[in-house]
Amino acid sequence: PHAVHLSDYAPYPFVIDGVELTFRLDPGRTRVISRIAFSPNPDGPGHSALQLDGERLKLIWARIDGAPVEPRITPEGLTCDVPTGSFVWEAEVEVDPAANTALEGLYMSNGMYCTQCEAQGFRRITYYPDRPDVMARFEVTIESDAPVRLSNGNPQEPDAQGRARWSDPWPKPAYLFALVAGNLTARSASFTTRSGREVALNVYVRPGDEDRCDYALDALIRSMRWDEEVYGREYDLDVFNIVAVDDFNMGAMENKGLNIFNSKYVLASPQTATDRDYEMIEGIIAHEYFHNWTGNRITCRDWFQLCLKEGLTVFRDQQFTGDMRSAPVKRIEDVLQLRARQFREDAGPLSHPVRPESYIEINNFYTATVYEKGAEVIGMLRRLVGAEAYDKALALYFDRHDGQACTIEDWLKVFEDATGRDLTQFKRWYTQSGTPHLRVLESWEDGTYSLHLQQQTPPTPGQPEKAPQVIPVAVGLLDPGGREVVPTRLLELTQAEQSFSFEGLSDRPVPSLLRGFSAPVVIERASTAQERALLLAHDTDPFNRWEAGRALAKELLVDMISNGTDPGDDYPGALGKVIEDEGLDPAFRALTLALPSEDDIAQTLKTAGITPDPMAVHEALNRLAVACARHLRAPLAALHDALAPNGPYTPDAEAAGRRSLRGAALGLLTRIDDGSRAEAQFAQADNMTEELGALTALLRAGKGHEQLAQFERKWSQDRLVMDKWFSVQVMLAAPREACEIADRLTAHPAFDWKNPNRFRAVLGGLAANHAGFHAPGGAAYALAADWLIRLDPVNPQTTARMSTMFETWRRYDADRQDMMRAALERLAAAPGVSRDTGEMVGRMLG
Ligand code: DPP
Ligand code: ZN
Repeated sequence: PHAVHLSDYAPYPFVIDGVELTFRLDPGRTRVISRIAFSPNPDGPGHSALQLDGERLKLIWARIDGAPVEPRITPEGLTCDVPTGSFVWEAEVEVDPAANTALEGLYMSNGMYCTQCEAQGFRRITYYPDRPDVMARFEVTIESDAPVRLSNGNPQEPDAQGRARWSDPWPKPAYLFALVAGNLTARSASFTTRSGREVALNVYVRPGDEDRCDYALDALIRSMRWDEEVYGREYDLDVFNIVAVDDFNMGAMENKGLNIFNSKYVLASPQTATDRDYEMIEGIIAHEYFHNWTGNRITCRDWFQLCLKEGLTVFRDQQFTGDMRSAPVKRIEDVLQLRARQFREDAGPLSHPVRPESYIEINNFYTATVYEKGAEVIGMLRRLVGAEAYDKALALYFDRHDGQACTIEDWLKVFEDATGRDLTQFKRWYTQSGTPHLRVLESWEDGTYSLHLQQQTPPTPGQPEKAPQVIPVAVGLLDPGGREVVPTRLLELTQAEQSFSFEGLSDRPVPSLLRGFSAPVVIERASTAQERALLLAHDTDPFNRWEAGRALAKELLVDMISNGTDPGDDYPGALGKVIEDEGLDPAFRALTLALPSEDDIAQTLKTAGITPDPMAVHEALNRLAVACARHLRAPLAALHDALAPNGPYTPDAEAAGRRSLRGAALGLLTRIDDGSRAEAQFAQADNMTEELGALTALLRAGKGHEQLAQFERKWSQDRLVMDKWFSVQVMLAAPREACEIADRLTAHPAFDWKNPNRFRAVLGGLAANHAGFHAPGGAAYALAADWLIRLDPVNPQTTARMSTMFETWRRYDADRQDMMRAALERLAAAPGVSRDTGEMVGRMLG
């Protein structure tokens, strides 16, 4: 397999004046007839042969301007000589949706036809220039008995033979094509845009699921309104359709006018979905909707520019959730995710720039770095230029580039033109990989406090040397009594080392650094527990208040692990003040009460030069949790009682926040009581948040086996809830039992391993159980590798994605490294290993 390089970009020789597609749907033999009008591209290289992408297609016939042709066919596509000037290409191909287990292109899920074309699935549907800079208008005809037949754009009257017809007036790249046909039922609503367009909204699901669509529909309406109000973006078709599919590799897909979703991000009822599920549904519905402008109307020139649409759209959905719920709570959750996924990626062999420069399989670059770090880069840009200038730049972006396929250079130029700022150095955030470390030294003299900042980014694959980046550091200062004496000020660090002074202070201040997590960096600063406690109690910046508590916990855990110290009373005491502060948002208190993850502690130890022992990390976290529970028993019990449900379930942020604090209290209490409190909650729960919360509290404490069996009996017919059942028991198993439980579950009759959600529930659950995955003996590594080897020929994309469970292999001791390397080598040597998995394993082995 060969690598594709950003530097090799060349425009396509042709433009497309129109595409007509006719589908004759049949499970084993679907016929696709295409008619594509080509003209020479005035910006292209001049006359050349026609090259079209195509994979796993059976060509039945092809014609140019009506005359039969015989193109040269390879496994990747075809080449055909064409006349100079304009011409029409027509072809008929046959595909086999029923045999398509990779879930790319046209495939079947529970008897329903659906498609996934991003990034390069369209080439499995017909011969076409499958690249995002070729944009065209599509007309689609669907022949099928299915009661519901959908494609992009606006519905047309059926044709004389009763075939469904769709017309999309907006030129789009092939990756945004979609088709759905099947026995589906819809929940509908309508939305009037601010210029008066009536839009029909439909959420299509399998019959029986229609009572679980209301929240998705409501989130869609709120997203449409928000994008009008905040970004001035209106919807541009007469219909907006969403379809829920059970078999889906990703979360969802923003196809023009026809979004296709993994059903777990659409379907929700209080009985079956947790608060977390509701929040994810809201965020993903918004994300895909927002792509209509950031991704669809303005798309990417090539796949190296993926962050152009993803970073910006993630940033937009984060803003939306912050507006709908609590902005500080959302920020904390996003930073938790960023550290858990992106910092982890950046610290290992898969580290790559937000805009990568080469790939073998583009599906492997739908990563935390492109998405989450990509969003952080936008957030930094907004902070640096200010909210008003950001709005001005975005207006210019939409105005200047509507209908185009763009690059990061285009994006930055818009900001330069709108603000007059030179962004040459800022661009390094897109080209340089790795997480910068920020060392902080301080001095204090004659009422002047100085911060000396040094930046340094560790080497990453292919990038041994790093240049200084533009790092926005938001800083406030507190006096020793906890009063804010300098409100937030934005320091712009542009050099390797730089100093900043604050004059006229009467006492040496305590700095609150990197407020709101103003840049995705790691801070290195010698700090005292007293300072942390002061910030936890008094900082005006909610993010840093939380961060101070987190830092306290991490330092304590590192000390407990390396020096065998006791947890002591200081940390639980500081937590107590926060959880009892009725003036604080319950969701914020819940986040403060949560301990860092084992994976996070392992990474923290590694950064400090200590090889993490997963069993010791697990044991220390348990000890700290028990110490907190003992110290806070009375207030936790009071919280759990006081926050008991006082009415029917509602999914709003306020009610969810109360439940999350109640759940955090229960989790700690169940570690030290006989389990009766959690058992009672489990028995009484009328919603999934409380039911699953009680079950997980019990499992984490090594209890709850009877409840687990009850849960299975109650929910055996519900596929999404059963995914939870499969995952929690593996994820929360005791370290030495996790592998055996996972192994046993793979033999369960409901373990449908070809369904990505179910596969992830068990094998992803095992990888998420840090101590269980790394338990002595390496049995979990072997089990995971066995299953990845089995899945790879069936579904390369999901296999490659899940192989990242091994990305941290160099973190651990020699024994574990040997076993993990052996698992990776076994994967690499599997006969016919896919391009997807081959690339990932190759990069991980380095
Ligand atoms: N473009 C999709 C999304 O991120 C992923 N295929 O929404
Ligand atoms: Zn996206």
